[in-house]
Amino acid sequence: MEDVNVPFVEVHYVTIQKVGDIPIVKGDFKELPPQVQKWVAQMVQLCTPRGVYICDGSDEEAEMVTQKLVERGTLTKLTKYENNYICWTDPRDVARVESKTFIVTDDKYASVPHSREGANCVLGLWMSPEEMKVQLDDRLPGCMSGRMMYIIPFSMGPIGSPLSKIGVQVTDSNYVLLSMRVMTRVSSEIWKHLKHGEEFVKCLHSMGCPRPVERLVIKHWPCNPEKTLIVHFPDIRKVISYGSGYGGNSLLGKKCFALRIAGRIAYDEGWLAEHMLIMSITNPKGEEKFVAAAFPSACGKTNLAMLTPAIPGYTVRVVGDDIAWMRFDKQTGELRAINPEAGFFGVAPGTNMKTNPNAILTCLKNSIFTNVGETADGGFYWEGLEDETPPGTEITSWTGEKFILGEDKTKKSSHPNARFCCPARQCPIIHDRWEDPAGVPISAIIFGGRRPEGVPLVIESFDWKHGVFLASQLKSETTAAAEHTGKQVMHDPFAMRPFVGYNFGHYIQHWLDFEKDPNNKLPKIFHVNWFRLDENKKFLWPGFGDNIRVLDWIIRRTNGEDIAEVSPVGLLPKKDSINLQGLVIDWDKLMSIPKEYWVNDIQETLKWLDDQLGDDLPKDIRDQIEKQKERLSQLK
Ligand code: TSX
Ligand code: MN
Repeated sequence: MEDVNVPFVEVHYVTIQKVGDIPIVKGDFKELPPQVQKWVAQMVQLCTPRGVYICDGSDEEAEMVTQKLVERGTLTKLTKYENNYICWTDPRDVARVESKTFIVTDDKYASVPHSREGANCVLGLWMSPEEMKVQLDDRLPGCMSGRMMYIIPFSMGPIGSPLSKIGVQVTDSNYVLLSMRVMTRVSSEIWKHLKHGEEFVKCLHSMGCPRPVERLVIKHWPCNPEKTLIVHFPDIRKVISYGSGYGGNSLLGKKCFALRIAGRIAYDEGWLAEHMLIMSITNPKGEEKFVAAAFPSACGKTNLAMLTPAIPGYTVRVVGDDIAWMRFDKQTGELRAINPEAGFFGVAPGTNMKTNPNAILTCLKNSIFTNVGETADGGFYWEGLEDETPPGTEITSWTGEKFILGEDKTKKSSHPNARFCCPARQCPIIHDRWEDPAGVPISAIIFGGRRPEGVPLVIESFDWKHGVFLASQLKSETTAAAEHTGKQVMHDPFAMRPFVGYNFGHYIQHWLDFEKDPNNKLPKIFHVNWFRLDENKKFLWPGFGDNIRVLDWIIRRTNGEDIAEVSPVGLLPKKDSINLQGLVIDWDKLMSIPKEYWVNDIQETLKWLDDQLGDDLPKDIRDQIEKQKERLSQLK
């Protein structure tokens, strides 16, 4: 028998519980609601761990698990701070793997749209239950042999809120357990709520590296990259993730549950699970409004959520930086939103005291850093912290290479997808109501993309249908997956392209349908672009704290101020209606609508949407495209 890591006090009268012949080393199995007991027992039989540890979310539990990870070498304490740890992964396990992420339903077209013949569908991958069974039968039996199975009860959203949902994650990774404690609400209190008949989302995760290990374990990070598979069963509210310990692949509460599974529940129940930040803006008059905003990756969504306004008198508060669950209130018709998460799992490189001081201040304690560099004095380091770290500091990179800061500019300390994982409650500008069980009322929905060319700073939609169309044609510049292709503007409708758990055409129609209930107070929809370049590739807009000027205009529009004028692509700010005091801006360049660009763009958008969605593309969107073409034809 290997080390039993929890001392059993009073063993002489405690009967050691077992599931089959596998011992429960911590917790009381009888405390689990019957439906959880049944599923956990099945998972124990399937995965055959050496023991079962039922988590309670306590600090002692975290300390014990942290200690184990430090002893094993997976975590290193960052001595410069209080309770901060750094972790370096196997270099093959550093990001979400879209090509290995599947949705399983009996009917293929419940999961993915009817893409045109020859078009490569990038709006989700489907596999049949029969085929997936073969794949899972090859992976799951015995996958936790020799390892501990942790049972993690968690709530997405404040425990007990009518807007929250409960999950149970079973995992053999204690790194995942520690991260789940930051990103979700882990507590044995969950069991009491489930007893009242609530359904729960079943989340099974394994690193796919049973003991004795057959492969080389690199960096004390067990994983199985060849066989990685992330599978969603939206019909039965279940996720199975195998082979990866990284972020979105393994912290199943986040993308898998809060977006893909919850998105499908939301479709069934008439609400929305979106890839959006939630923030409030208070103007100098003391009026506060909440907005939700969706951006594809590399647009600075977390930076916007925690904005430090560049003009005095404004206050920003953050409710969430990644996911919003929203529903129209049956009584008042307001759109109310909660952040289902409890932490921030943000891209570290680029984050510093200039771009996002509040993020830095949030992760000075109780945080986990993955694939960043470490300074010789036990601090974190990543690209972007050059000006805040003394030159001459010795850095150990995420691959274990040592270098002196400032000496060799080609040396990289961090993986580009390196992350901080920190508790939201520690954020200096966290909103008082960030855990309000009733959610916060959303006045505007903002979509944005990184568009170097053609797209003005801000566009307001003409109406709801036009807003849904703006979201459907969302695009952003990204470093393409294939390294040699460089930067490309890619489609990412609603910033949800990799995250919708059902047919994307049905998803767009679901958005359109909210207009049909006259009780719904539909928020105004906007599109923003902080990233337009001039002919010398210089940014036309300063961005960051100055974005408050755009947010202020958006909020004044929600108050009905007459500060917008019609253009072929939407409503634009009237000249001088955005406060530009103290800035030197080439307004005409920033706001121009180049006809040739937009004519090509709408053609390309129609082709892409038609290829991807085929007959599942809602008719309202086709109509919007035709209307836009018509308006553009009248442009000089
Ligand atoms: O996060 C960004 N935001 C949103 C902030 C609230 N970034 C960083 C993007 C990578 C994640 C931005 N980068 C933003 C922005 O608004 N804008 C830009 C582009 C930009 C970069 C540097 C400058 C200006 C614009 N510097 C100067 O003008 C000196
Ligand atoms: Mn995200």
